[in-house]
Amino acid sequence: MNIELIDIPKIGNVLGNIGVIENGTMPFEMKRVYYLYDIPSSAKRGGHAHKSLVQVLIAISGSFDVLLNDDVSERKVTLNKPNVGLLINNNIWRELENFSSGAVCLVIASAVYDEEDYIRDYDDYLNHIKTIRTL
Ligand code: T46
Repeated sequence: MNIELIDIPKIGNVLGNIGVIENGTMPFEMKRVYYLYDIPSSAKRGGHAHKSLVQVLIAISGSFDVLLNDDVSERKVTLNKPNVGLLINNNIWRELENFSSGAVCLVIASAVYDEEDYIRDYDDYLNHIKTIRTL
């Protein structure tokens, strides 16, 4: 599956840590930053794939699970460290759940928001993935 855990550079000392993300830190050009917060523990976010968008998810506070599926394999990744990012390439179905109290999911994205890039129906996703595999 086309995902990867990446290290977020950390500057630390006895006074605490600084996580630094700047041009060149991500394996793509950063175009947008957004974050999910005040998420009820029962909430399930995501439930879609992106045709083109690539992004990195970071649990900058608390923890949550990311369920990933590319129609060939399934993975569950628990994010709980502010210095670890989950790179999710395009055409991967993702769901986010099991948010801890105070969890914040920071997302660094390769493009600005475009609803046309989303596939929000799972059957549509399966059809899409079959089509691109036969190209
Ligand atoms: C993803 C996960 C991790 C905007 O208008 N601009 C934005 O930049 C975003 C991210 C969302 N929106 C609107 C679109 C919807 O009307 O906010 C509403 C909620 O978005 P969505 O249902 O897509 O939220 P999540 O948490 O399910 O998904 C988001 C990202 O959309 C998605 O790319 O991978 O976070």
